[in-house]
Amino acid sequence: KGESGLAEVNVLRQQVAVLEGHLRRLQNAFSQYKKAVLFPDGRSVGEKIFKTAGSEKTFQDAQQICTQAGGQLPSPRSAAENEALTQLATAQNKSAFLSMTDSRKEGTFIYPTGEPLVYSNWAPQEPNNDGGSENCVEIFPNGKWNDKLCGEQRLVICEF
Ligand code: 289
Ligand code: CA
Repeated sequence: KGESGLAEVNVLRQQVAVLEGHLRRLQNAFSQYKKAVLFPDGRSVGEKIFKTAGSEKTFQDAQQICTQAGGQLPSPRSAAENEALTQLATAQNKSAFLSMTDSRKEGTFIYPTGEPLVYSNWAPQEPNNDGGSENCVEIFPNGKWNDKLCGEQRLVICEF
């Protein structure tokens, strides 16, 4: 058993070495793909990726574009995520739609999941429901939020 046990260990060592080679090549390829995907209109923050198509659409159309791409409209849940979106809006010099709405209950903004906000960055005096029907949220290039008509056209950024 002594000698054959040693042979088995050596076979396993060899298999681990092969797998380590596969893993290293996959890690290098993944790092290369991340750089390519994020250049120039994407940002990675934690486990999220935000990317803009550069076009401006109504909330409904923007929502459809993001869903069809396998993502969703952005739900910034921290200052770091809001900063990543701010960088994209600044680079395009355009305000972008976020995912949240208060269509179900005026004044209570919720994520598409129905959960109430865990983070916000409203501009002073906002949300003000100006004109009585501002149920969507835009993020300005300075990172501040404003409630806005969903029918306006705003920059499409998707979250993946
Ligand atoms: O239609 C009103 C909006 O364009 C915005 O006008 C002013 O900037 C503020 O009253 C905003 O709250 C409002 O969304
Ligand atoms: Ca407003």
